Amino acid sequence: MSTDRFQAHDYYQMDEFLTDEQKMIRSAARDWLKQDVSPIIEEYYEKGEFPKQIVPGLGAIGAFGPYIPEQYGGAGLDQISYGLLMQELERVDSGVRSTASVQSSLVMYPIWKYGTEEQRQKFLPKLASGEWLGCFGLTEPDYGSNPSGMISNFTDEGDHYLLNGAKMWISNAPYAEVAVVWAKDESGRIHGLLVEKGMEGFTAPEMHGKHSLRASCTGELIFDNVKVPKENLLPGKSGLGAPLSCLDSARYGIAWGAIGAAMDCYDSALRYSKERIQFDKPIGGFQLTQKKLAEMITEITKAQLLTHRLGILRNEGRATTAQISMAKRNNVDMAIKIAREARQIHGAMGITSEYSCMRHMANLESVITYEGTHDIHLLITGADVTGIPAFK
Ligand code: TGC
Ligand code: FAD
Repeated sequence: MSTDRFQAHDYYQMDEFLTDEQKMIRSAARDWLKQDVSPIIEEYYEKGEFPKQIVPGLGAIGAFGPYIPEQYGGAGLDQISYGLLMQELERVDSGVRSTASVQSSLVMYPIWKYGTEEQRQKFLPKLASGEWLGCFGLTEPDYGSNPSGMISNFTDEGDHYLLNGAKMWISNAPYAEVAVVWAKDESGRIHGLLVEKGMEGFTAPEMHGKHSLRASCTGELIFDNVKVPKENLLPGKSGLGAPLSCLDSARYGIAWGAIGAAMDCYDSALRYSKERIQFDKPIGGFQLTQKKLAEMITEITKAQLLTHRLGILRNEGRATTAQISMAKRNNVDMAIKIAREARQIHGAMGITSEYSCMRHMANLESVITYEGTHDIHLLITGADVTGIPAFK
């Protein structure tokens, strides 16, 4: 077990932009993570197992539905607090942030925004506390970047819907009490359905063999003539725009989270560079190491500024899908490059579980792919600035 020696770096005094409440939320999360999660994360990563025992703690620090109103069990926080929480979680492990992202933005958000009052009352408090986990099924074996082509479908059988199809690469699927599933009706229109554990014909097997995000559980969702009660349809929004609007919220959280992973890699590399002696001096004294460190802190600082501004726009309800997409793409790309450079600074030690940079690096290979791949996000910016979508 390695000791968590993390110290946050705030090169441009960004903390001056934060309220006392935001700093308190961040500090409570950091303390809990250092005490309860950092000491076990490497072991679970190596085992390829989700540390399910941390779920109530995630609920207690407000990581499940930070911006969902308190009347539904959420923390009723602003978007910057939500971002800071995601940053702290991913500083420890992208898989931990993933669990909170999915629960908050992909499960609680659509139930809150598009659900009935009965659905909100039934699901949100249990999801907020961590008593229940949820998952979000959009991706299918043959439809990843292009979810509009999905095959999963349901028919109206009078007193219920009959759901068929399959989803793949679904975070938390095997542990989820409820799955927000996107499927087409008889006319081909996409709707969200709340599929509950135990419904006949519904299974959620775990997927194995991942070299990335190993402390997060990923599974399939299989629907074989599942009878879904009519009251489990999300009535508030239909069409592809419904799941895509949830992705806005989750991608925003990832933009913050990736900074956390980068900060951890930089902090570890900086410390190591001062402690490791070669050729009779700390390796941090060599110009090539300083170039790496200087570029890292520059890129982290730029990402912090970009993301804080995005948080303000989110708080004002003005952030666009394209702005969020740019931050997700930029920050994950920044973090993965920093993780690779940090690993090099650690020399051979960098490939071991003694240090977190190789784990972050492998995790970020998932993060750069899910919630829209890096290239899909380039195309989102391209479409935004030219007005010409180049997806097809
Ligand atoms: P397009 O024609 O652009 O849009 C279809 C309809 O949706 C509307 N729309 C939105 N509405 C609300 N909010 C948004 N953000 C919206 N974006 C689009 C749009 O106006 C349109 O409405 P209408 O009325 O005209 O029909 O759709 P497209 O089929 O061309 O696709 C565009 C594209 C490629 C950008 C989109 O499909 C996309 O983003 N693909 C990437 C797929 C993706 O990100 N999947 C993520 C799966 S979930 C996941 O990965 C979770 S990982 C979780 C974790 O562990 O953290
Ligand atoms: P593809 O769409 O097959 O893309 C393959 C390559 O082709 C990529 O490089 C892509 O950029 C490129 N490409 C595709 N289309 C274009 C184009 N038009 N122009 C240029 N290049 C293109 N999904 C969920 O619904 N829920 C989840 O909880 C979830 N969790 C996940 C957890 C993990 C660990 C991972 C790895 C994935 C998860 N996903 C989830 C799925 C994720 O959203 C998809 O993997 C992602 O959207 C990409 O789809 P794909 O893997 O099918 O790749």
